[in-house]
Amino acid sequence: PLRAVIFDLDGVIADTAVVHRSAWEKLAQEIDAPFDEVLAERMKGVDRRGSLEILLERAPRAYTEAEKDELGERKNRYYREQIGSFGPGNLLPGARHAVEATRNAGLRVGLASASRNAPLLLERLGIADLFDYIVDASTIERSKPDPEIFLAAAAGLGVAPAACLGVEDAAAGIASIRAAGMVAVGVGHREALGEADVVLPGLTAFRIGEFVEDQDRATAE
Ligand code: G16
Ligand code: MG
Repeated sequence: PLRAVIFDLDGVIADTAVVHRSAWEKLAQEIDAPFDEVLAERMKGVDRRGSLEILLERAPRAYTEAEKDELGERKNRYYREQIGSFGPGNLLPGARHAVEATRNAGLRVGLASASRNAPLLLERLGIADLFDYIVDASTIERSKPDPEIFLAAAAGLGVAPAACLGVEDAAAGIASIRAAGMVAVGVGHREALGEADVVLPGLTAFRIGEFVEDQDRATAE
């Protein structure tokens, strides 16, 4: 049976995917690197350094490690300037309800965000206390699409991966969930989330009861 739901943060619970994107776009303009939809979609859910490497693939020149550190810090400054004014109004529609409904159904709730800004963001959104376990992104060695972060969340919750469901807005995140052996629920557009078991337009369409029943049926078969 289903025992836990592990949520991604940016683009699933918090309306920050657009903020990460615009911070990267600003940096791209400053270093004359091309930036488009395909690139933006590939960067989603990938950690800061990994995202930077994707951006630099088509940059006009090569960068040293020290320069890359500075570029990553600069992007983070742009990002933090934007989220400085965030509050509960920046939760995505249905997010708080989906998390609370999961708790009320007796399931454990985890958070698997690659973002080092996740603790700050959870405080600002006023939902930090709704999670039973929050992965510390700084302890993760391999970025999504590697399964490490979702497996760490399951371990922290004390639940077997096969009894977990993961929720993601990025292709890299869906791949991470599937590689961890969990049911993958995508939030957004099917085109960007091809590997997901289920795609919802947003968390307002999240019905925990349906997922519990589906899992019960799959286990009985
Ligand atoms: C998020 C975003 C990514 C971002 C990454 C690292 O992951 O989706 O765009 O690059 O975190 O964030 P930071 O630079 O704040 O450490 P997630 O897993 O919450 O979607
Ligand atoms: Mg995300």
